[in-house]
Amino acid sequence: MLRAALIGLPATGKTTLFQLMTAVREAGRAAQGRGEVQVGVSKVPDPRLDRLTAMFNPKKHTPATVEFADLAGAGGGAKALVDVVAYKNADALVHVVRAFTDQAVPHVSESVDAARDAQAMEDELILADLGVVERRLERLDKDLKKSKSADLEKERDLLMRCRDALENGTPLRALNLAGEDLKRLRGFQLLSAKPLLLVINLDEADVAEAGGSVEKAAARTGLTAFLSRAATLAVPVCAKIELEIAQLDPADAAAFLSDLGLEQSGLNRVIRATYDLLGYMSFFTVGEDECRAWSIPRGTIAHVAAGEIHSDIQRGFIRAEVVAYDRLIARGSLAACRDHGEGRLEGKEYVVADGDIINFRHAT
Ligand SMILES: Nc1nc2c(ncn2[C@@H]2O[C@H](COP(=O)(O)OP(=O)(O)OP(=O)(O)O)[C@@H](O)[C@H]2O)c(=O)[nH]1
Ligand SMILES: [Mg+2]
Repeated sequence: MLRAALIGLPATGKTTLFQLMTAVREAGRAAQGRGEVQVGVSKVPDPRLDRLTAMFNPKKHTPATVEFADLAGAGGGAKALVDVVAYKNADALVHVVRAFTDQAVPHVSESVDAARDAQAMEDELILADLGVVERRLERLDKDLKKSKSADLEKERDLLMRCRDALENGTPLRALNLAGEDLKRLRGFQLLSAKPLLLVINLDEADVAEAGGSVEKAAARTGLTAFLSRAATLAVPVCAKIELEIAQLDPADAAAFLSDLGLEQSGLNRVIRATYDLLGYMSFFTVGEDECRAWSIPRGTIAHVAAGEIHSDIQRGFIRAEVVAYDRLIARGSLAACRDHGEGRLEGKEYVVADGDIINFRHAT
């Protein structure tokens, strides 16, 4: 399961968004105290699954999911933040930054400045990581004095690169580390290496004016420079409007959104962006019993994708019968796709494409 942690200063709208995204709303159970965590699961909106469901009319349909953890505001400093995020083992950080001006909601810094707060959080993440990296480097130096090890030397080189970046105020996610490097760092839970989604919580008027455009929302809140340099995604929302939308029936909600010039609710955009940010995509299984979206990282091969469904299917893997989503929609049925030679038989090493409809043939 993909896990994202909601972080930010106190009273930026984290819990409001969390409750709306996950429908976890137990009175008094919201994360409030320092270090308290509340966890919930969100369905990843995907219009393709809706169309497949309409086509196959299955008994049930199952979307991909993302788990969100709601953390209490990080006014307590970097240490509190590290403890909580490391505890949750989050794959991504979702920083809810306040850009709404409401006088009734006090701001810890007494003024609303989204760019300042975004940078302050970035600094906290960087500082926390620098501490971890320096401690590890000291230990490594000691160990390397005792005995030479090519592996430890590689680790030291990597950590020195990380330290240089951090000392220059560069978050580790901007280094675009991959493969072996990424594996080496995994155990350290370095916060600035985690993908970051900035949720800009705007005033109602500003969200209407931005109409879902990140560029406009960033310009309005002074975040343009921050977003261009920090290898970060952003989504503008207004948590207050989302609360109102959640109380409408679906038809009214759609009309309300289109009046604001928005195609999708802010909640759906946050969930979707978290999924995309992590480099995940979906393949589908279809049938009369169930239509289902399965989450895999981009670049996953069919053999591994099969294991996502069941280890037996992976073990007994024979072939993957694959139809591209667009072809299925164009032809209207799997049979029609096969008649036109658009049903492919792929082997274990086939790299699954986003939206593939797959039937795994396997020995039992
Ligand atoms: N005007 C306005 N108020 C909002 C908005 N989002 C949240 N609030 C209000 O801000 C207050 C704090 O919201 P929460 O969602 O509890 O904030 P939080 O980030 O979880 O706060 P902590 O858990 O203390 O860190 C509540 O009174 C919300 O109703 C918004 O978009 N506009
Ligand atoms: Mg909260």
